Amino acid sequence: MIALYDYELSSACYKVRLLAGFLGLPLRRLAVDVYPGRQHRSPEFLAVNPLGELPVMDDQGLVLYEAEAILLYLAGRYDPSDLWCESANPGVLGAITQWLAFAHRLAASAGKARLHDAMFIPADINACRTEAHALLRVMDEHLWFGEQDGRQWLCSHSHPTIADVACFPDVMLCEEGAISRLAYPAIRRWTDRVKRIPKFHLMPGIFP
Ligand SMILES: N[C@@H](CCC(=O)N[C@@H](CS)C(=O)NCC(=O)O)C(=O)O
Repeated sequence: MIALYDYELSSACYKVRLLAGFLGLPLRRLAVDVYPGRQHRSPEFLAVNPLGELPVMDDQGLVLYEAEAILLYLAGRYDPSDLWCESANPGVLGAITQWLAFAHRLAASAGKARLHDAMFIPADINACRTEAHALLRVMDEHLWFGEQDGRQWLCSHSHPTIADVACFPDVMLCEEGAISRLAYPAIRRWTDRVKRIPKFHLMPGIFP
């Protein structure tokens, strides 16, 4: 079974749990106490990921860290339909990669603001919130124009991809970092669509 070094409250770990759920993949979850335990800085964990970050996946000896890399691997390896990462369609694959990078920026702004407020992680909180709003505006426009064109998802008209999975958690949790989604109606409609994907499940802080 695929092992996931996991922290329940981590938005990055939730990305992996969410996709594994959509794909029907069972996970052996190895809990790491990030806060307050700081187990991710222990010598044992640094031997698994020298960056000292979660999530880390171990699939029969293939070890990967960085949530977006794990999403790409799981979709490429375990989704026979190829719909989640469209590896055979360079145009969509390029767009997915672009939005995976966007998800990384969301984590570094909205996600960081949440960690600052909830777990006392030092951050330039005003810069995080300003950057998060700039990103949410870009995303809202992209989704709004997509809706006019019949596109329901970030990268595809008809079905979600790993880009939607990668962006969803930090968008949903941003209010824990005092970043309101009120001004982004297309994002709110998109989050409702994500929640209706079959086998969707929640994490603490995300509500039905
Ligand atoms: N770039 C990593 C970052 C993930 C991340 O921020 N993980 C958090 C989980 S709470 C973490 O490990 N934080 C501990 C730290 O940075 O000290 C990814 O996207 O997977």
